[in-house]
Amino acid sequence: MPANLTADYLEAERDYKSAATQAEKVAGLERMLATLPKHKGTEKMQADIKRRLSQARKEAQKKGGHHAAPFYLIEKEGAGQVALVGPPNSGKSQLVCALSHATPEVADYPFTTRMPTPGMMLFEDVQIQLIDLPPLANEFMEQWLPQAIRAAHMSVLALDVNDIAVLDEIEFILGLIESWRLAPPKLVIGNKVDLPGAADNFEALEEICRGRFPMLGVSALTGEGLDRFRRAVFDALNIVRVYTKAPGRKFELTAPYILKRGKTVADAAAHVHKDFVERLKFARLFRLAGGDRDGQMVERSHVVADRDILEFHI
Ligand SMILES: Nc1nc2c(ncn2[C@@H]2O[C@H](COP(=O)(O)OP(=O)(O)OP(=O)(O)O)[C@@H](O)[C@H]2O)c(=O)[nH]1
Ligand SMILES: [Mg+2]
Repeated sequence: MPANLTADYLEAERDYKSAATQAEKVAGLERMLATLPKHKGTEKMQADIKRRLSQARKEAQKKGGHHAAPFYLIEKEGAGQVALVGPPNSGKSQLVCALSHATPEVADYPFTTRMPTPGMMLFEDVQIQLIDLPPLANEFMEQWLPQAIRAAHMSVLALDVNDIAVLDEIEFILGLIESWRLAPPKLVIGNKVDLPGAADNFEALEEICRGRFPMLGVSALTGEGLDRFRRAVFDALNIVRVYTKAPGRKFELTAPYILKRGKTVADAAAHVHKDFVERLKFARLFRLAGGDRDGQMVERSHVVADRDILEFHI
C-alpha cells in the first residue's frame, strides 16, 4: 500500500465503504479515482478502482428501475432542467458557480468535472435548474452523458470563444448530438468574453452560428451577459408564468404557475385545481402592467401569455 495517499483520497474511501446505495458507491469511487495520486506505485490501485467503478455503475443502472434513479439523472426541480454541454475547459462549471449557489469544482485544466452537479438559477421569480456536466470530447467521455442530456428539458452549448480549436469542437459536438439522436442545443454561449481579443473571436463565432442557433457572449468570471443568459434560457424553455387572483381581491404576487407555451385558460385552471376546470365559466385576464383591457373576459380556450394574471369565475 503506497504511503502517500492524500487526506481527500482517504475521505473518499471512507465514504465509499460506508455507502448505503449504489449511487453513493459510484460517487465514492469516482472521488477515489480523482484524488488518488497517479504514479507507477498506484497503477494497480487505479486499475482496481476502475474495475469496481464499472461494476458499481452497472449495478446502479440495474437498480435504477426499482430504487433510486441512476446517479447521472438529477431529479428535476423548478421550472425546467437545462443541461450544460460543451468541450473541456469552456467554463461550464464556472457558469453554474456564477448563476447558482452550487459550487462545482472549477479548474484551469480539462476534464475537471466527472459528475453531474445541479444548481438553481433564479430568473425573476422562477427557479431554473442548471446541470453542470462533464465535457464532450474526443479523447474521453463519460458513458452516461447522452442519457443525462436526454433527460433534461433542453441543452445549452457552452464554448470558450478564445479556444483555437473551437470550430472543430462545435462540429464534433453537434455530430455527437445528432448521432445520439438528441435535440440540438437551444442556445450557444460564447464564454470568456472578458479576455483580450475575445471581441473578434466572438464575432467570428457568431458568424458561424448565425441562422443556426441563438448565440450570446458572456463572461462567467466577470458576470457580463449573465442577465441576458437567464432571460434567454427562460425564453428557450418555452414556458409561461401565470398568476391567479381571487375575484374582488387585490392581486398579490405569489409564486407563478408554470405552463408550456400554447396552453389555455382551461389548462391553467386545471393546474390550480381539478374541480376548477369543470366548473369554470370564464376568466378575467389582468396584466401586471395594467392597461385599458385589464379585466377583460376570456374564454376557456384563450391561450395564456407569460405573466398573465387570471381571475377564475365558476
Ligand atoms: N477569463 C475567464 N476565465 C474563465 C471564464 N469562465 C471560466 N474560466 C476559467 O476557465 C477554466 C475552466 O473553467 P471550468 O468552469 O472548470 O470549465 P469546464 O467547462 O467546467 O471544464 P471541464 O469540467 O473540464 O469540462 C478555469 O480556469 C476558469 O477559471 C471566463 O468567463 N473568463
Ligand atoms: Mg467542469
